[in-house]
Amino acid sequence: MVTIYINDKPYQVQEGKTVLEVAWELGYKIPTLCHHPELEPIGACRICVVEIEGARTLQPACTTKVADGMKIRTNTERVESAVKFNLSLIMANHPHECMYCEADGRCELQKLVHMYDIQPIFGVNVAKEKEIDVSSPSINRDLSKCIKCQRCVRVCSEIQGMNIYSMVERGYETLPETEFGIPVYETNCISCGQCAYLCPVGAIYETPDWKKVWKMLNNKEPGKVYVAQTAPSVRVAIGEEFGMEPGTVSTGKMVAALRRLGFDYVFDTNFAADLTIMEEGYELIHRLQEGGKFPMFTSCCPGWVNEMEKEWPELREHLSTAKSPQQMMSSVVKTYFAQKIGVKPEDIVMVSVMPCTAKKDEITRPQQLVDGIKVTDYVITTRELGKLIKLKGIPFVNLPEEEYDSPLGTSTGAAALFGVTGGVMEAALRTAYEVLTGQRLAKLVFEPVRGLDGIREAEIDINGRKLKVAIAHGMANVKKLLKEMKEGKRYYDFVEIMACMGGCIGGGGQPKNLDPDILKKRAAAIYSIDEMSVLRRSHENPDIIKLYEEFLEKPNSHIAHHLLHTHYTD
Ligand code: HC0
Ligand code: SF4
Repeated sequence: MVTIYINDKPYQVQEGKTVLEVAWELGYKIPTLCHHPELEPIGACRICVVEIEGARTLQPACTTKVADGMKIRTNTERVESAVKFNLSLIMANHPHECMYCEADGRCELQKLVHMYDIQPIFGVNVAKEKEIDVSSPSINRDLSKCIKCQRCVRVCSEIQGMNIYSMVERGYETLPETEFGIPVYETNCISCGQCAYLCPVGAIYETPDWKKVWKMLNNKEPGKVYVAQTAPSVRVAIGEEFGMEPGTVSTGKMVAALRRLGFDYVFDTNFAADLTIMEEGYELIHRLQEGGKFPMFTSCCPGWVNEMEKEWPELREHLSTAKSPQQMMSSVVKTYFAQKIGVKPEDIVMVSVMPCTAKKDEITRPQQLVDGIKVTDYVITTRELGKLIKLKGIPFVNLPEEEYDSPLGTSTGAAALFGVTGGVMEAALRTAYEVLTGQRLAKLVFEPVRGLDGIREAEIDINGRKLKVAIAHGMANVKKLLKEMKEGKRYYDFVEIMACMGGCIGGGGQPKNLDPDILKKRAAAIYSIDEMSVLRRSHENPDIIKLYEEFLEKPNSHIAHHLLHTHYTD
């Protein structure tokens, strides 16, 4: 520990940390635009400057390490005028069109400009209009709004290991571009949307499908049935859009809000997560008993599926053929549920609320059609749902807790776990263990598969067979794991892959949040849902059992394969 002084107050802080890290921990609101807790600091924006006694110039807090006896000042006139000057320079090269911008209300630049009362310098604005890249179903890029913070470049290389962007040109012309400036969808981009998640402004954002959903709900057609489903990790993050504490579970309020937006039915993707466990779990059991490709990989993350098809085609046969819960839910809604309420599949409009931008891409895959029908019509992100709720003037925080509709609204604690890295594995192990051994697990929590380490592994004894499993999240970790498996340095039977750090709780469509502990808080909320659930094993979900009895026959049956499984391309 070292002693530092911030604005004359002494503090004992941990050596090796940066001034910004400790200041934020102590509650000093030092502003920044380029820094993000997930990334290595680069000191590019110069918005976080502080005075340090003995230093001739102001120092960026994000790259300056604390030292014993260091005297730091965050609130002097010199600091304030430097911040204002640096913000003015950014604003001189930034279009002033907040009212049309997708980031409006959550833009970090907009907030600072208001806070520091920045006025245009001499009325000068040299921002150049640029063509918006709308090539991807997942993200749009409007580089005229780029503030050169490089967060997109860094998250894509440091965390995702994808290296889709690099900074090109110099000075005011510098921009994060794809190789040869080609549209992003023509690169190896996997649509995870981490660049949009970390973008502090409106330069990269999810494809705004909220506009279509808004228009549709305000012009509902007679005879059509409007159905929504909500992914496991949306309920632990949506509250942040309304100023609620990170880690608040808002399931009931979210369901209530969707009804008030105009949906006729609100179903739970968690129900389909239980269904996925039945299909994927039985596929694993089948491969173990009858032989099949090992290691088996999970298939529910479309970012990972994209990566596999583009970079690891030799693993095609190793992925489970189970569709993601999103797609299983929509397939069941447009068949089983359509029959139950006596409507044609094409008269159902299915909207998914997902933490994920890659889910927007997933629904465009031709292999996902069922009898020629697109089962999910629109995907909106958690942020987009927040926007719709605000637009409709729904008082989210004060809403009552409402229940999902039946019969596709019941789910188990195992399904809730899907939203966090390791969760699919834990849910699958609960079912595989109990089905294969015929015994009930005394302890349901598999500690080794929990946590936020990038790569985790565990060994589980099932009837004397040692099942070796691994989990990886964040594509850079995934690539490392796959490379070492390819080199024969690691061997597993079953591997869970999630493209985003933390799994879907850290998905590209989640509320933007600079809290360094945000993933831990959202994960804790997910685990609390499991702990509070009466049912915690997917194979004990009574509505899943009924669905098989009434419609799907048994896991991996012919009809289950037709509706709930897919294939991959080279
Ligand atoms: Fe996920 Fe999912 S858990 S991918 O991460 O499997 O998006 O939350 O909805 O489909 O269930 C995302 C989250 C889902 C799916 C589920 C899976
Ligand atoms: Fe989407 Fe989740 Fe995969 Fe991220 S980890 S790409 S949010 S499915």
